[in-house]
Amino acid sequence: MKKIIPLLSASIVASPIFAGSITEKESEKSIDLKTETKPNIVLIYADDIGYGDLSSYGAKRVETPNTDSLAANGIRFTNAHSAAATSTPSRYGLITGEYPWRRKGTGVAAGDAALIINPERITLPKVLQEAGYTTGAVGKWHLGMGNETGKQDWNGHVTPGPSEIGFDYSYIMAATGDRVPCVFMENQRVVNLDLNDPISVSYKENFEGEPTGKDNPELLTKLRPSHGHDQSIVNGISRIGYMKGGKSALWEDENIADSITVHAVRFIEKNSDKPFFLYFGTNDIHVPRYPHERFRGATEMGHRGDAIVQFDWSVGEIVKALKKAGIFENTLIIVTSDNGPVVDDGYQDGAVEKLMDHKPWGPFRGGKYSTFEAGTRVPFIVHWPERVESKVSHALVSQIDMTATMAALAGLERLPEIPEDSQNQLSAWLGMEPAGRDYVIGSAGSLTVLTRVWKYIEPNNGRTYNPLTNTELGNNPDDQLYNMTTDRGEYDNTAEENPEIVEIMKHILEREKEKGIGLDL
Ligand code: NG6
Ligand code: CA
Repeated sequence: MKKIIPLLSASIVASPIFAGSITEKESEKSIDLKTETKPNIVLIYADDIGYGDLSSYGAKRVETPNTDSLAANGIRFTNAHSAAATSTPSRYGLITGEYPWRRKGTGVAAGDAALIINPERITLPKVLQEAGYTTGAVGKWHLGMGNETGKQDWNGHVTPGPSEIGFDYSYIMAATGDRVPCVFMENQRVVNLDLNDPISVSYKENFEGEPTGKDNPELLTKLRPSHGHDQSIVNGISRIGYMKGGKSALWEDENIADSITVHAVRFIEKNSDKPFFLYFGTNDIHVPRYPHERFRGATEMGHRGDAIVQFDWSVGEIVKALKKAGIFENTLIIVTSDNGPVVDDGYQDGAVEKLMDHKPWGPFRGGKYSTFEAGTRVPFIVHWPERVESKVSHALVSQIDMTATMAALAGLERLPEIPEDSQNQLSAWLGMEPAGRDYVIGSAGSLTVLTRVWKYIEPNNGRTYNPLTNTELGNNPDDQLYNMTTDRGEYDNTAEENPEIVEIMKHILEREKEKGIGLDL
């Protein structure tokens, strides 16, 4: 606010655009945390779980009791945002504290992409290491590995990776469930690899004699693609990209949740006597959705619904482990998602046919890939029995603030290297301050400015609809301005009636762009 006010006329500051606004000083107000109470931090980062996918957020066709219990006993946020509407840029923003649109190369990463975070820069895990935390990353990574795209030797130590950007321990899937290589990596080495059967990966061409989903559909015993995903076949499911070898190391999709959850639990058990930070990126509910047998049929919605139940099971296992170690009370758990929901994301898994009246996007328009609200408005739950009282918060919060906010939580003075994009919003995140941010910039093709009342989407000539994923993308060659406090939300473009607000929003965006856009990594 401090920096905006001189640029705006008094009448506009008084207008509802910044309704309920607070001063920067207040929002950055430090919270007195004694070192001995330094909490453990567990971030449960779901993949593609939408605002309406959890029963605590209104879902009726699926029960998520473990997550709901965290929501009921902690803070359930209703206006929380990922940095982007897909995985890689959201994760980049979360871990660096810098808006992904400021950097080239932060779009959805291939499975053989080089590490997209410069090891020189400050990151969320490095901040926490500095504060004395042991840090671990378990589950989906999708931030690239190695120095050069396509040049990794998957049979050796792949570096740089999680350890170079601040994780003491890692047990990860290099990219996503639908991208090769389909193996787990522990501390940057493929787990269970037989060096007599080395792994080769290519995103350019197939390896001679290897079957693909396109040419050998008869080998697709578990899932068939609906669009894309017709290259190498692993575990009866075809993927994006080509791989060869590594048979003993290949994952089975039905066991991914078990495998990563077990490693997350082990990390908790091993580190329970000192402060730790666990980044737990679930594979659920990204495609290919192929939950373990014991979850199949848990809902009437097929694999997508059952994957939500499997996700909730993982949450429950983490909670159990924390309780068993006697550290549940002093652990801050955050549950959120990397982007909004998608129903058909490229496999024929029955999600479309069995959706019924379930609304993964909640009351919002759009979904994954969209600049409309459901692209980035995600569940966000903060649970910390020692410090946080049960409530619902309507504060505007963003994952971009994770780095600065966790630095404050860990008792560090604001480090100058933390990007300005990342604000210390600790008071809002702990439910002590009701407003949160003044605005947040979103990115999914077009940039957006969201305040607590208005949402502005900058003009964009991109297509308006993706028929394959059935997503309204939110692109429009005209200015779009929506009043998010009305029921009509993103269905009523009010830009023409509110030229002065459009001007302010454009001004905010210009000012943000001046700080850097499209820079090299
Ligand atoms: C898309 C994939 C989609 C998903 C997405 C990334 C196709 C046709 N679609 O390109 O399936 O993998 O990328 O999702 O290949 S994310 O949640 O990791 O960003
Ligand atoms: Ca995702």
